[in-house]
Amino acid sequence: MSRILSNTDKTHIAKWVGEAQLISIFAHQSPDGDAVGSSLGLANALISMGKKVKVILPDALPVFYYFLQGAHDIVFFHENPDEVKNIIAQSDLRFYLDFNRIDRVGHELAKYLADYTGNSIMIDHHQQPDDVASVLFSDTTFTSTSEMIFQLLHQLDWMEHLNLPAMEAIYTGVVTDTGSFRFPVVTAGTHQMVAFMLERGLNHAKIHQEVYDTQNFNRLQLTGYALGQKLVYRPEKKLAYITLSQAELNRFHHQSGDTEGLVNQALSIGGVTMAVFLREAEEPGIVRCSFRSKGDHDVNVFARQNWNGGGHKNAAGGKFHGTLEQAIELLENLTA
Ligand SMILES: [Mn+2]
Repeated sequence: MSRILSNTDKTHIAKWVGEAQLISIFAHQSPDGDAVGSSLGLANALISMGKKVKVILPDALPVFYYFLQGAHDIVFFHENPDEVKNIIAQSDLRFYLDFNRIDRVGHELAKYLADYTGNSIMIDHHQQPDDVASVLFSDTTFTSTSEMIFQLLHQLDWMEHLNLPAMEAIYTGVVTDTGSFRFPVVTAGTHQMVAFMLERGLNHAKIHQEVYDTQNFNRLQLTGYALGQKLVYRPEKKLAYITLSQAELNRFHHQSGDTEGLVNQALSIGGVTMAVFLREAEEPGIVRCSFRSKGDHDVNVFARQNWNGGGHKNAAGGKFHGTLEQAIELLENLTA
């Protein structure tokens, strides 16, 4: 784990990027602001270098990220698996961003990636990354993978390619992964990076407005329902959780990203040290799980040991195989 790329890694990256005819960039399933921000931040910089780039995401992007340049050119595996297979076959360099295990892109897509023998670069700030890439740039002390993309450009002397679209994408990833700069992982270096981008013309207020002030009516109604009817508070366990079934999500015409941030609302109750959000997936028999915690309460370990997931100490995700009711039962038992 290091915040600085070794000279060997830098030489490799510069050579591979220089020679590549087609570079593909992958991020994780249910892409969040950092997945899309790091992908488009890197993509826009590489395009500025004259490179041909394809960003591939496993599934849909929340609508409020479509203001970012390049978002409309993203190829989604769940919509165009054949096109993705072609891109994988043609690309001679890959970036894996904001995930630490290949199966975080989903099992189907992971199979295609596993067969690949060319060069790959993994950039990620989650704990315990798998050894699957030719170069691994991994450090959990970074706020976000987006901040690591800024570092990559800086350390490789590519700052002239940090154009406005790249800065907007990177800033989006940093803002969303830090709860707007309030998590403990934020450092003076994070703010220095932002200061640098502001001096170069970044409009931070525009980004906050795009990401946080463009909610649709259904999403607001869903949030109201989730907090008003579905928030369970267990003060004796210092636990709060929210569960939503597919039927409930459909009632509010749920779109990707609509439930983002709900788990943080549950965590905001004074005294609560762990908040959980359980959402029935579209695929039957799967429940998607989000965990957030305060202080020393480690949800990375909790998610790894019990929920087929992982992440960071204070923010993790997982995937439960079974019904929503069984997931709730497991949660109650594990915290008993
Ligand atoms: Mn991230």
